[in-house]
Amino acid sequence: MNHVKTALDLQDATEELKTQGIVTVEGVFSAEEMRTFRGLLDRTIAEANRVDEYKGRPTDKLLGKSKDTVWLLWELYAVCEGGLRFSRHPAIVSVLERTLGEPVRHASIGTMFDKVAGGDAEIGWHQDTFFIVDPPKGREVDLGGYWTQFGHVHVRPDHIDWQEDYFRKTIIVRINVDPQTIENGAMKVLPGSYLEGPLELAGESGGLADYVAAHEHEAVDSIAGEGSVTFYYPTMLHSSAVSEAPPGVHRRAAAHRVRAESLEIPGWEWPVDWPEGAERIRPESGFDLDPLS
Ligand SMILES: O=C(O)CCC(=O)C(=O)O
Repeated sequence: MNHVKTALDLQDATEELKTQGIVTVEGVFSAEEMRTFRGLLDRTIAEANRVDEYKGRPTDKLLGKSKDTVWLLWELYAVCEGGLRFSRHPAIVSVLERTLGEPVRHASIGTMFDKVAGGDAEIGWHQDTFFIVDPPKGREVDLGGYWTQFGHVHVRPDHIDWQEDYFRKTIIVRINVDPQTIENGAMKVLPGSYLEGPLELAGESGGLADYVAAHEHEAVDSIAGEGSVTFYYPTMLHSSAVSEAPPGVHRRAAAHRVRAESLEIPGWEWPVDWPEGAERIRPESGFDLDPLS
């Protein structure tokens, strides 16, 4: 297993993240804590599944289905009551602040991925090279060329004047609620890819398809234990296969993006309709393993 640290190695984890673009810290959450989080996620999905609109969001947009399984829950931390505190574990906040060198805020509300046995959910190689933003107040923006979701705009690198590597100021946090195994469709990464920057800015040759063709043999399975946390940069190419696990097996992971507090995307504003996302992220106490206590 590559890129794995124990929960107390936070300085080491930071160094590994900065130099390798990805690190998994094992043992951040206890089995009991993950049982609680799993229960909150399952309850959210069950409640949303019973109605057409859940907490102000249309259920058919909030849940992603694959055969008769639910494998995606968008806007995770806004709709899963009690879930947000897990994303504020002191070990998580510490790795983020050490890596980015300043306080951090949300760059996404979060998404739960669950490769459920019997589903056919599969995700091809991609980078998460977009920012979820709003048009500036009072300025008319033609949103025709953009993907919008839940009232926000997904701005991609080729939409803006790309002056610096915004993706080195943004980190994806993935809480591995269930064990992530090859059998249940663990995420795979192409380790060196995060250094390439957004591949959509590469010219005709040298884009994503060429990079994958040249490097797919280097793919690493992000195998991870229950209660571990994986951190990686959004330009890390990642994918995941269908779960081949026996019936009843879930592979829940809760992922959200965090940005350096000072990061601005010129011409756009960070959303403020989810107040927690607009505030500085502060560590919460009361976890079984608390490196700050
Ligand atoms: O967990 C997975 O299956 C893949 C996650 C993913 O593609 C993403 O976070 O963008």
